[in-house]
Amino acid sequence: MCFTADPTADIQKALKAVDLMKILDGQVAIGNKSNSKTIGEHKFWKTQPVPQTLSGSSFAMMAMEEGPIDPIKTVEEVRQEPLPLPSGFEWSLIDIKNDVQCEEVYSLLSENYVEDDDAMFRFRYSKEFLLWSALTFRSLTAPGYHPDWHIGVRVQKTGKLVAFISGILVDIRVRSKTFPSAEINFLCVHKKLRAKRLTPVLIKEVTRRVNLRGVWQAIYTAGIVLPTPIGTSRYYHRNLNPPKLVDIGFSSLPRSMTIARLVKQLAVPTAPSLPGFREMEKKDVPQVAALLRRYLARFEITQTFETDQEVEHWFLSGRGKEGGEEGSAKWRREGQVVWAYVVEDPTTHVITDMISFYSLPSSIMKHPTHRILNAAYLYYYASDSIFRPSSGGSEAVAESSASVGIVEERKRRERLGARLVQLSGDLMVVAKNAGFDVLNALTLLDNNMFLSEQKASCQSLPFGAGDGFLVNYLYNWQCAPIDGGLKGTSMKQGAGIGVVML
Ligand code: MYA
Repeated sequence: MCFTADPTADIQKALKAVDLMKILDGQVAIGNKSNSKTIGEHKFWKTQPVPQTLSGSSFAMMAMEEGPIDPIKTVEEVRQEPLPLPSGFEWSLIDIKNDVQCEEVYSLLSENYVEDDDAMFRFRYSKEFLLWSALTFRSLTAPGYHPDWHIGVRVQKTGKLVAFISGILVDIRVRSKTFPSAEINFLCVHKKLRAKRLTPVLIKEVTRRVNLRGVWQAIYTAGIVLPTPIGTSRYYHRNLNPPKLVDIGFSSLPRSMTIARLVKQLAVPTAPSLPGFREMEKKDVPQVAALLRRYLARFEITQTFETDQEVEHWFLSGRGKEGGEEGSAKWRREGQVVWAYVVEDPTTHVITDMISFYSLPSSIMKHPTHRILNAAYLYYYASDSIFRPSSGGSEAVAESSASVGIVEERKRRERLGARLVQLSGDLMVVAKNAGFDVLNALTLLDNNMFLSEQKASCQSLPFGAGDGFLVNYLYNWQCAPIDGGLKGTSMKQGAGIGVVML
């Protein structure tokens, strides 16, 4: 997870070191734990409806028909009984709203979930986060969530929870097609039960339960390469607490640099700078929802946020306990997992921009005093600066370069880039004031337009390229590769991936 000062050089190095087609083919992972299996060696994944190879030219991929891989089925054709488990284990549906069960999942994940390659940090999702991310407010039946998509495995004798996988319902658009999809997350097998092929059973069981609800596609991410990625993004990090990050080995102190100088270079202003920048409120939901949908329509894959209720859920329901907003509590409420801000035009009161992050701490495993790395992760954002005509530009409301012309499109992109530098700079201020040690972001959405540009706006160092990558996958959806922004920040171009997974 450590980062370096020159992101562009770093990416060039990473991309030179591996053949990009091999990454897309699922043969090589960069940055993360490498997975040297060829597709044929994936005993489980070679049997699943995922694209099995990208062999042949990428032009062939571009020309192919995108859609389901499996023949269309009906719910009646889905197996009715749960899959058999090895003896001594039993299935257990988890009600994440139940405090005891939520605590069990929290403990399993805290001790056994994703670690970095050097086993220095392990994700530590909070109970509030698990609850927030389990409810989707997009449902085929009643609003809420499908408790039967939160699946645990227990030891029969003791009842101990030893494995977990979960899904929530989201609507995903890939290019011109939108479909309901399960977003699969929190796959975890207790360390003592690893390499026993429990994972394929968990995945088949969640697939069965998702299918029983008439949903046939899924979206998921992993730090490893499996058959077959649709696109890969790289992690960037903005150090907000240099002494701690250096001390715990998250970042290194460049030679000929002192901590005092690093602190000065990475200093963040104490207050946001954009006029009208404020925390998002319930009254903003309709405007934010409309802006977000319009902004995300520009990407090749995204979550569609069909209803305002979903927008309210994802950006407001995780804001923690209300009240007590004095001092530092002004920036962080008890139990807060998501921070969402808007820019309200002081004259027209129109919401012109929104930006958000979520809190995902990691346990620090090998340090004598520091226990928790407080990390903020950039979430969704949107800005109307890409839609407003530049002076002299057409008044027509246009969404794409095809309809606005190349020069006008370039001007709008430049304006968007400049705006995103300011917006993300202000978000950095919020994250710092809320006590976060680091703000993390991937190279998806339009992030490449601002990740390396902070210096100009707030006189401090930009984000640095990390050594972690996140690989995106679709289940039962044939699809040409989508740009995850790996070409780097120097081109200042947005990516094709516009979905942010938790
Ligand atoms: S990503 C987070 C994953 N979790 C962690 O990394 C936590 C720490 N690690 C663990 O708990 C274990 O190491 C896990 C593997 C559970 C990851 N995604 O049981 P095994 C394949 C998919 O012996 P273990 C997230 O949550 C592996 O290639 N497959 O392995 C999204 C091999 O298959 P094959 C994976 O090490 C999850 C098989 O499992 C992953 O004991 C999305 C070996 O099984 C992985 N991250 O346990 C899941 N890791 O032989 C897919 C290993 O073929 C959802 N494997 O290579 C698909 C859509 C389902 C719904 C469809 C609805 C329509």
